[in-house]
Order: sequence, then structure tokens, then C-alpha cells
Amino acid sequence: MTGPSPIGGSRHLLNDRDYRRQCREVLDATGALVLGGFFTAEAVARVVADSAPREDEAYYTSSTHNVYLTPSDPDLADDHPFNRQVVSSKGLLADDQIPVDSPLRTVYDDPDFRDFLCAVLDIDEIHPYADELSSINIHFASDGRELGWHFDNSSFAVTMMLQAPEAGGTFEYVAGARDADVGEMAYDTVEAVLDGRHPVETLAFSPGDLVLFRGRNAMHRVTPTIGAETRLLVVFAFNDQPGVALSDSALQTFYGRTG
Ligand SMILES: O=C(O)CCC(=O)C(=O)O
Ligand SMILES: [Fe+2]
Repeated sequence: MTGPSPIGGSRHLLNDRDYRRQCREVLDATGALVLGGFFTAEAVARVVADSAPREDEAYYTSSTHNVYLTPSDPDLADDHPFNRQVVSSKGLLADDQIPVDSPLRTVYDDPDFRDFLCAVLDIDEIHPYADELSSINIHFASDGRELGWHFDNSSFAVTMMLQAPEAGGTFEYVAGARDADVGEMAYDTVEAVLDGRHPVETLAFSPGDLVLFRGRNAMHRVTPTIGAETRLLVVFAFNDQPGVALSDSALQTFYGRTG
């Protein structure tokens, strides 16, 4: 892209050691970090103008899933926390549907941005997905659509709100619900959250805000959008190893196609 950087006032802070340390401390302490006004209003407006009219090209999965995003275990009861099903009805545009000159790519490819993410996430390397679909996605949740309770497969998520709904579309989470690295499943917590018996936190963010989130250990969801304004959100997906691609079956599940 030519023209001004889509990264706003925090551009000069990306390389600042103290700023990186502060960001890392917040992420480590709370499992989430919101950088307000990261993307310029102009860049947000451009991406909304590019993507909002293409809502009907988005892919919608109509299936339910468990909180762990895995197939059910037939040896466990249907109402076991491992098998309890939730609904996700949002749609998405895959990486290959995003214009080559989108400001989203400028940010995704920016070396300073990637160095910043490595420092804050405490990883040595950061790489795009090796498949054609996964790296940058735009999520659409129109009136009544939602993302059900789940743990992410990846250890971290980087998102940015593009367009907030009038109501609903709230990001709710239970920070540190489990330690996935030691194999915790947190069945009691999962059951209590699904039954509405467990307190949950909400993360407030607005268009242009960048969100870093440790979604493999935090159970989270997005409540149904209410009203005519569709919730639009970008997911920037990375790996800490080169050459990682989703399997064909995972691509089929998330995108309805493999390429
Ligand atoms: O829409 C959001 O804010 C969160 C998205 C999310 O949790 C996911 O894509 O796994
Ligand atoms: Fe998630």
C-alpha cells in the first residue's frame, strides 16, 4: 500500500523497550491486552468500505461445536463438559478474499509490528500460515449471530475491531481457566460457565483497537449481535514456527474449502 501508515499514534512506541515491557506485563497478568487507537480511523474506514459490502461472500458454518473445538467423545455422556455443544454462527472472509493492497496486509507484514508481537508474547519467531486461507480473516456477525464459548487452538490471538454493533457482540472471558500446556481440561469450570454459574469478565474494545489475547487458556465467547449494524472484526493469525498450515479437514471445517 502507498500512503500513510495504517498504524496510528502507537507506531513510534512499537520499538520502545519500556512500552513493550509494560504491554507484556499486562498480557501476562490478565491474559489480554487492548491497545486503543492502534489502527488509524482512515485505515479502519478503508477496510470497512472494502469488506462490509462483501458480507454475502462470507462463509458461515452452521454446525455446533464443543468448547475444545474437537469432535465429541462417544464414550462420554452428551451432557459431559467435553461433549456439551455450543453454537457459532458468525461468517468470515478468508485471507485469499482480502485485497492485496489492503492496509491489513501492510500491518500484518510490518517487521516492527512482528518484532513487537514477539517481544510482548515472549516468542522467538513469528510466521504467517503456510496455507492460503488462515493468515488474515475478517469475521462478520450480523443481528443474532454469535461465537460460542471455546478455547482457541493457538496459544495467542491478535484481533482488531473494525465495526462495533449497536448492542451485544460483547467479548466475554474467564482468564486462565486452564493451563493447556499441562493438559488441563477444567471440566468443572467449563460446566459452571456453560450453566451461567461462573463469573465472567468482559473486554471492551472499539474500532481501531488492537487486542492480544491468550485464548488457549482463557475460555471466551462473543455474545449475539443485536441490531442492524454488523460486528466486523479482523483476526491476524500467526505461528511461532515457519511452514505451519491447517490440515485439509480443518480448512474444510473453518472455510468450507481447502484452497
Ligand atoms: O470476535 C472476537 O472478538 C474473538 C474471536 C475469537 O475468539 C476467535 O476467532 O477464536
Ligand atoms: Fe477464540
